[in-house]
Amino acid sequence: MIIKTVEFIKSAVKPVQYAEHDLPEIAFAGRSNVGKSSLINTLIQRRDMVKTSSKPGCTQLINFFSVNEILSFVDLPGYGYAKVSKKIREQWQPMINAYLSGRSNLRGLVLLIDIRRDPETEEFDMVTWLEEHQMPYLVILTKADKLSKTQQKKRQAAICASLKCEPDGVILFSAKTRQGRDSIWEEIESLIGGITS
Ligand SMILES: Nc1nc2c(ncn2[C@@H]2O[C@H](COP(=O)(O)OP(=O)(O)OP(=O)(O)O)[C@@H](O)[C@H]2O)c(=O)[nH]1
Ligand SMILES: [Mg+2]
Repeated sequence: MIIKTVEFIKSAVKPVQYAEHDLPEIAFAGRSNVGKSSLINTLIQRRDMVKTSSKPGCTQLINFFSVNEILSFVDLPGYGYAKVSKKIREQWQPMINAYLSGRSNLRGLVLLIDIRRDPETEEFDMVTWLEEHQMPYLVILTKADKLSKTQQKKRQAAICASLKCEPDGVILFSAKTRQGRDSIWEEIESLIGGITS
């Protein structure tokens, strides 16, 4: 995808606040600090369109962006970070659930997992929910630059086995080297029905 325009549309907590458009949407979900906002910045080739931080819990609202005026990216708050206050954590899960289950123009979900971590309950629950709801999804292993190519392949095979997906069913990605960026765009283009301009 050649990026021509990217616009931040708005932040939302509840459905009445969601962006009012019928653009096909792709949402990004995963643990706090896994690299969701960094992946979006890499895909749209903007260094800091989306705020990122080394401190988990950076993205606290549902943020809508439009890309080339033909699709929308949705950056979700991360789950599973214990140090965020209990009150905030209790607000996030219903916020994410409401978005995933109620958004009619959602075309697919990008689930991010740190390449160095094994999938846990949150990831298994997410995959089960996606399959039950027949929601197309991609699994991306982030921060691949932290490992050698050999270790990357080993972790890819182990995570695929754990999620019971095809050996190459997950994409290796690094926001630092941009490894995997083009493959992720190809998958997103196919999720939104091949519209590229
Ligand atoms: N080495 C390396 N660091 C990364 C990569 N992606 C993200 N990071 C770093 O990881 C930290 C978290 O990145 P974010 O993109 O803010 O993560 P997030 O998933 O949006 O986090 P929350 O908004 O808190 O849920 C930042 O310090 C990033 O610079 C990567 O591919 N490689
Ligand atoms: Mg974020």
